[in-house]
Amino acid sequence: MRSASAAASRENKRIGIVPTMGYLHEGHLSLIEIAKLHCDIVVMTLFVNPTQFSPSEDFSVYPRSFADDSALAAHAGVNILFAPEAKEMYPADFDIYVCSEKFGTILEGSFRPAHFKGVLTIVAKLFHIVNPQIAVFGQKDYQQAFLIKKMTRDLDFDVEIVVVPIVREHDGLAMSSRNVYLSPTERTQARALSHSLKIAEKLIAEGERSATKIIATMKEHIIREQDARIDYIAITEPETLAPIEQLLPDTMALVVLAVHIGTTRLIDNILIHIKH
Ligand code: PAJ
Repeated sequence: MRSASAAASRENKRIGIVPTMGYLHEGHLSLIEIAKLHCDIVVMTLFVNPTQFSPSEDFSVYPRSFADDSALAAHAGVNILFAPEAKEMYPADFDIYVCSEKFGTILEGSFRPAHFKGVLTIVAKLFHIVNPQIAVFGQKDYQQAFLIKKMTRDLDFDVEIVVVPIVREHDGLAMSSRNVYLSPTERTQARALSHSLKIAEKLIAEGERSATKIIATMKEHIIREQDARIDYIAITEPETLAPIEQLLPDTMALVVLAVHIGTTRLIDNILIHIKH
């Protein structure tokens, strides 16, 4: 990977990286489309990163389909698929990590304490190996993209981070490799996540400005589903992730949530412009 990247740099080619854990869906493919607009060589990385899963999470059962993924990636225009082995990325004496002191411990981080340490470490490693000029991430994992932008700024990585909108199924469910875990009845119940974000959007459009009231209405909507269990629903400033109490005119709000449907944990979010 290093020599391919060095060869591309010698030819003055711009390298774009699209990090993934595979089991590709249209959300991942949209990142490739955007990457192609920004660079000459698209490197997709495919690595189910063990350090971002806690022992109680789904690392061992995380869906994997290398043959389908490599065909999809090639068809979408990926030039290099980098799919290392865990033991290459994490030798036995691996000891140095990248972690966020503050922003990695709120929202997702308060429910998945070591998660972002694993994410930032693997992304830093992939950036060093691939040496890209740009890197493309999805808004689906808003806090992840936020932290990666912060990492590039705080640790002086010379990489431009591009964030791509969420790709959804026809009924609104955000595409995710984890959706495959849902049984048919859970799949129906999972619509409550994106529906509740739409409810927030509608309440705001109708003039509601109290975050507490918006969150309460969203909660009511979600807990109607018998297999739903909410980890958090929050309304925050998109630039700081600080909670907002009262929505102010001409600002942006991030409405973000994590909900278990049965044993599957799903996340979703929406950015809303507060008009007046
Ligand atoms: P993974 O969940 O495979 O997601 C890879 C990239 O695809 C992420 O940037 C994610 O935000 C984006 N993505 C996922 N679903 C999407 C959707 N419905 N619409 C748009 N983009 C979507 O996120 C990871 O892997 C890992 O944490 C990783 C960054 C690769 C580090 O291991």
